[in-house]
Amino acid sequence: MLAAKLALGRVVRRVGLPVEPLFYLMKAGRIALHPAEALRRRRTAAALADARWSPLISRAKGFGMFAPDVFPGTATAMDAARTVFKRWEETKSLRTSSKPFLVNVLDRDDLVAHPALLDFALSDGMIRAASAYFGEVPLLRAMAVFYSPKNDLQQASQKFHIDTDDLRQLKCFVNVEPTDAAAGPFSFLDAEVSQRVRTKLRHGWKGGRLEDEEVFSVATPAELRELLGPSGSGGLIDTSRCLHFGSRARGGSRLVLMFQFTSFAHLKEDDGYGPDSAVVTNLPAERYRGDLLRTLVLGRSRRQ
Ligand SMILES: O=C(O)CCC(=O)C(=O)O
Repeated sequence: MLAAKLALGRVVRRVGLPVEPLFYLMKAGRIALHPAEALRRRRTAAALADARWSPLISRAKGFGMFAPDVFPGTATAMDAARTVFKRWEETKSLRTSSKPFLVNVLDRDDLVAHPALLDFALSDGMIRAASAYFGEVPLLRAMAVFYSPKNDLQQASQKFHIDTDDLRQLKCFVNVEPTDAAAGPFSFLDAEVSQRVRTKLRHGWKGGRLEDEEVFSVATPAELRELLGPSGSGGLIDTSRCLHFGSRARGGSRLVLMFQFTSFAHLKEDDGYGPDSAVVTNLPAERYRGDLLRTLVLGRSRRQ
């Protein structure tokens, strides 16, 4: 199946056709294979819609930011992330990263030992906000606590790019420690500005990374948004639609909690971080047994 998809992708590219319609077709195929689940996820999202959480993420602009007091349980989750980082620092776990500027310090056992982290990602407001953005109850696919040490690098995800593991997705980044411009904040252009830049630069799907000079030949520096702020502040960003980069930590380190939502009919089995990324994808679901909504978000209703 995968080989057939790759071969088809190669043919489409060779004859010079855009690959995006092919992805829409693949997505439609996945939905057609699971019509009952698609309907259930859409209906549940409609029932969850409310005036408080639904507007949090702009569908047009592809992002929403939040202050530390918006989601209940934020402070406890930040304490848990700090504890995870301290343990990692003490033991310097053997896990490695191909990105020395962005290291995941979280593992599955940490999520079991510190349920506040998963509880936060699966909190009522978070699920309602994400469901409103997708128009369906999404899947929680991956979690990480990313440590970005002070560095002078500018490579890979430190350059402007979009994530190509799906056509839409949401990544939530929460500053565990206060984050200023020198700590390499997560930085992005909203979806409308990104579209303007990409159209002008003819940056297609899988168009690769862009240099700052190219991007700012179209966008203005004032259009760049940064997730700056105290512990617990953060944002939910559609990284498939918003050009972004992070970890340009020139003046100090950064610690963020990250989790990723995608549609259940997502395009790729991996989480978009690559094979050696070590973000946690096998999320512990036992705690939520009997909780139908959270079980749905964890994807257990279909996979098990
Ligand atoms: O904050 C960062 O280092 C950027 C991460 C990133 O590009 C991503 O998660 O897609």
